[in-house]
Amino acid sequence: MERMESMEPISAYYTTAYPEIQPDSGCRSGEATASQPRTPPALTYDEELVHKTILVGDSGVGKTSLLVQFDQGKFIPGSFSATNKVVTVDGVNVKLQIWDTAGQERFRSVTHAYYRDAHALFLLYDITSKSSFDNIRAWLTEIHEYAQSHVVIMLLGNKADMSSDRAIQRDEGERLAREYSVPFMETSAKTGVNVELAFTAVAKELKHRVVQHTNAPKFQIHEYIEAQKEKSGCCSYF
Ligand SMILES: Nc1nc2c(ncn2[C@@H]2O[C@H](COP(=O)(O)OP(=O)(O)O)[C@@H](O)[C@H]2O)c(=O)[nH]1
Ligand SMILES: [Mg+2]
Repeated sequence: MERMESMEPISAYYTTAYPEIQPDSGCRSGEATASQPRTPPALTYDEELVHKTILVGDSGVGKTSLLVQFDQGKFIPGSFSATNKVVTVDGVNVKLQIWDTAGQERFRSVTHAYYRDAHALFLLYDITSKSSFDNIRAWLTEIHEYAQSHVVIMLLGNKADMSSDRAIQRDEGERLAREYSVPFMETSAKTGVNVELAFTAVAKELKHRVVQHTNAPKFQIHEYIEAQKEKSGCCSYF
């Protein structure tokens, strides 16, 4: 708890507005009236739920850039702290409260309370930095120690646009992800490749974990990612 001060700059930038990714689809909170009932979602999902999502990984891997790219569709170097986003999946709005971890990029520096109430975690390494990849195991050990057991984890190999400086092959990332049974993809905060897909896939997984239908087939995040990657042809140049 003594490290809580280091989180304050993050909450200082916290916004309460929920910019929508797909404003024309799904239901919007607060719009329902007696004469204009909301279209019931296909599955019963409480759209007021807010899923705390955090970005972790070594300093310089691109956490802040990834968050800015997802939030604003732009690559802006600089600082950024937290944002709220609504991701529309399967006709329902899933609210993500996404936190950056500026200044907490060494092991044991992220407060345990911060992990504990996270619903989703993006763990990033930089494909041009072997040390950031080697540190992923230590990050995963820490996450498994302090995060909730059902936290959604996604491993991201960022800076995929820097193929000439690549130090970690894609199959190395895939192998590590398989070993820890976490979904994986390569992203570029610079070009935007796979950034939206990463957040959408996690939002879908979060939604499916809340709405458990006994007869419905379980959502398979790995299969979803693979199908979407193929569709967009996004990764052929990796
Ligand atoms: N080429 C390239 N550079 C990136 C990418 N993501 C981040 N960077 C650069 O890497 C450096 C560190 O990024 P930053 O977002 O501050 O990393 P953080 O410390 O993890 O938050 C900055 O110079 C960014 O411009 C990316 O996907 N591609
Ligand atoms: Mg940062």
